[in-house]
Order: sequence, then structure tokens, then C-alpha cells
Amino acid sequence: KVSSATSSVAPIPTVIPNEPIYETVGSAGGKTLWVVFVLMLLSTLGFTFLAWSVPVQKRLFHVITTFITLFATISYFAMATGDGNSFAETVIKTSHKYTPDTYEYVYRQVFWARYVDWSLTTPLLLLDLAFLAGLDGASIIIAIVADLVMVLTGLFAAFGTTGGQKWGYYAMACIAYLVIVWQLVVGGRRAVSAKDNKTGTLFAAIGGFTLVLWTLYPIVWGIGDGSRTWGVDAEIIAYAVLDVLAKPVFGFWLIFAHATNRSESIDGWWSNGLSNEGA
Ligand code: RET
Repeated sequence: KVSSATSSVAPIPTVIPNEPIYETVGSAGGKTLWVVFVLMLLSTLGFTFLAWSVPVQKRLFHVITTFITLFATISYFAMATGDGNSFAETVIKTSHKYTPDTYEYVYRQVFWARYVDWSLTTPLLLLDLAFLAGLDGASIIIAIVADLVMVLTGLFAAFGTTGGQKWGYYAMACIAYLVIVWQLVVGGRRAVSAKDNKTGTLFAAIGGFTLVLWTLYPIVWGIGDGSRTWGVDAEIIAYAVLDVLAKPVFGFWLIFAHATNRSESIDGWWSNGLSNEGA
């Protein structure tokens, strides 16, 4: 009788599938989603009341900004109630010398509601900045299309199964982001230089604030969904802080600062349409 301990024969490999690993939202993440839902709802009401306090012709920024927080309210409602998410599967293969390769399955909760939100709200945020600067139509359309490419490739990246897929889409999204930055920084500065100094200063400040915030999104993505260094809750909290700054804080700043400093041509287009421009 040969016991396995003294046998010189390698044990017959038994392939036992690993338990899948689930990365999901916890209680801190869940509470954060509700807090941001409430903040977005209150901001939406706040922007609506501010809009009513000015004549219809002067409501362009109020209307755009109200839509931005309204979409965020809906998206955060979805995420807080457990909707708008799905599990992204990644398979980690480990090769062994004597036994067959093993595969580890990781399922991470991805909130795709964010990407639906971003695909509607980031173009509106760009419109706010573009109208403030008086940006030309070509630059506006290029920036908005690049923005949609950025958000949608970001969504594909989040559900990528392999590293190649995830980081491939991520690279495309980053290139699209650079196109947006180029249009807004180069085109926006050129356009705003034809306006008064106050608008120039406001555009530089609020544009700089936007540039810093927006650049943090791909960084959070890389640490969270990308490399999985952060868990789902840390990612939720980081996006929560960024979203509150990029939507309500940005919006109140823009509306209060711009109240004293209006752009006649944009107001004309807003209330009369292109064909009556200048009338
Ligand atoms: C992703 C991942 C892929 C690479 C890049 C990204 C950029 C996202 C940005 C999002 C901005 C969102 C805002 C929301 C407002 O509340 C999609 C994260 C470049 C810039 C401003």
C-alpha cells in the first residue's frame, strides 16, 4: 500500500472551480447614493425657482442647468434603489507548471446609470460653457460628439471582459476627452477674448474648475472600475463628491456670476431663433 505522502507520482489534478468573487455596493455606498439623490433634487428645485425669478428671455443657463441636475436626480434615484447597475465579468487566468490553468471569475457591480446620466448631462455642461464663451457652432458640435464618444466608450470599457478590451476603450475615451479639452480651451478662449473682461475672467475661472474636475473622472475610473484598487463604495463616494461639484456647485456659480453679466447674442438666439438673429 502506497500512501500519497510517500508516493513519487504527482497527484492527479482535480479541477475545482474557484468560488466567484463579487464586488458590490455596501452600506456606505448605498447611503451616499441617497444623500446625492436628495442634493440633486433640492438643486433642481433651486434652479427652477431661480429661473422663475427672471424673464423667459434670460433663462438659458437656468434651463440647461436645471436639466443637468434633473437627470442626475433620476440617475441617483435609480442607483440608490438598486436599479441601473449590472455585474461586469472578468476572468483572471493563472497558469501553473504541473496542474492545469486555473480561472478566477470576478463580478463587479457597475452602475451603468452613470453613463446614461453623463451622456445627457456632460453635453449640457459643455453647452453652458460654450454659450458663456460665445463658442462657434463647429467647435460646439465637435465637442459634443467627442463627449458622446468619450462617455459611450467609457461604458464599453466598464464592461470589458479582458484587460485589452477595458484599457483599449479607455484609451479611445481619453483621446475623445482631449478633443473636448482642445475645443473648449483653444476655441473657448479665442471666442471669449472678443467679449468683455468680466466674462473672460468668469470663463477662465469656471472653465479651469471644470477642467480640473473632469480630469479627475478618468482617474477615479482607473483606480476603481479599471484597476479595481478601490472597492465599489470608495468609487461611489469619489464620484459623489465630483458630481456635486460638477453639477450643483458649477450651476449655482454660473447662474449667480452670470446674472450680472449677460451675453446679448445668445439671449437673442434663445428667445428669437437663428433666423431672427440681430433683429
Ligand atoms: C471615463 C472613463 C474613460 C476615460 C474618460 C472618462 C471621462 C469621464 C468624464 C466624465 C465627466 C462627468 C461629469 C459628470 C457630471 O456630473 C468615461 C470616466 C476620459 C470626463 C462632469
